[in-house]
Amino acid sequence: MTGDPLPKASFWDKPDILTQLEGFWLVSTVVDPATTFRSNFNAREDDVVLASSIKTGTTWLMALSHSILKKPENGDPLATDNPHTLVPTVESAPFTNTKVDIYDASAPRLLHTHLPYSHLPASVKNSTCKIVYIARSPKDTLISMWHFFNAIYRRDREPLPLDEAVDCFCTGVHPFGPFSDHVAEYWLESRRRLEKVLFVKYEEMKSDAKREVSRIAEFLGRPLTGEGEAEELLWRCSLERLKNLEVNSSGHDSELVPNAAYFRKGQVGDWKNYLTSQMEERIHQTVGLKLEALGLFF
Ligand code: PAP
Repeated sequence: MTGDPLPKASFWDKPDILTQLEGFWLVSTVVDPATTFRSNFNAREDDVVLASSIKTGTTWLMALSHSILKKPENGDPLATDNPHTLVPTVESAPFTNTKVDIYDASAPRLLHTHLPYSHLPASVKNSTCKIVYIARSPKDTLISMWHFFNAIYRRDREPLPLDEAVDCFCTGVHPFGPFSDHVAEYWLESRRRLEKVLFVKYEEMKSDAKREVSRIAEFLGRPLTGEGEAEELLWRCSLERLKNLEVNSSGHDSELVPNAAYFRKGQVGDWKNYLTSQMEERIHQTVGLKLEALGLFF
């Protein structure tokens, strides 16, 4: 890359672990794979790209979409593979155990990215390939993020003080942050092109799972055949089931991330167990109000 070096920042005590690229903070190691993806990926019209900021329900969306699109004929792939192995995250694929080659266009692909909409390859934006984005309430996302990074970066140490995590979240200096800009980009595109981008909320998945999963299946061109199919799909992809599978309690997605770190409580409103009213107010003032201005309420 030429020109001035890209800005760097620390996160969870790790110096320079983040690099800023066109308005968003990426983990420095994914900058190269992300730029390669943007310049080299040729989307097929029938590819499906799942997208999310971190800790907003990615793993659940991966499991559901994989089960909808690749109906298990010889057993259930989720029984032996973590959803992240079955559905690669394009920018971190070089560092994980996924067996999927994201550049092999011999068949329709199901991929995932944490990249913001503005960083996607032109072929993804301009083809008819579909995008499903999952969003979650900022406060629960932050708490989920806090648990996740403590589990991987501070395994044998005390957790990062929560107010430091709140600070990262509110200033937007965290992987794929700022959160509100990430959500806003996909939300606005989903309003502009209803047939192209489906915007799903974690909270609505929890409160009316059958309706939401039917909406996803319909959008992906594989409508469910009835209540029974929706129920079976939801059981197959449930947190309770996935969390207790051997592959997820003992396997690893990468050297750094144990599969178990992707599964915790999955509760709406867990933030109430952690955030002080001052923290809550700060998140509301910095992130919440920006989302509300777009008509997004969590
Ligand atoms: P990622 O961005 O690193 O891939 P992601 O899957 O988006 O993580 O987020 C993990 C959250 O989704 C966890 O939430 P919690 O910390 O509040 O508990 C995790 O428990 C939840 N989750 C994972 N799998 C499922 C599932 N099958 N159903 C519902 N929630 C799930």
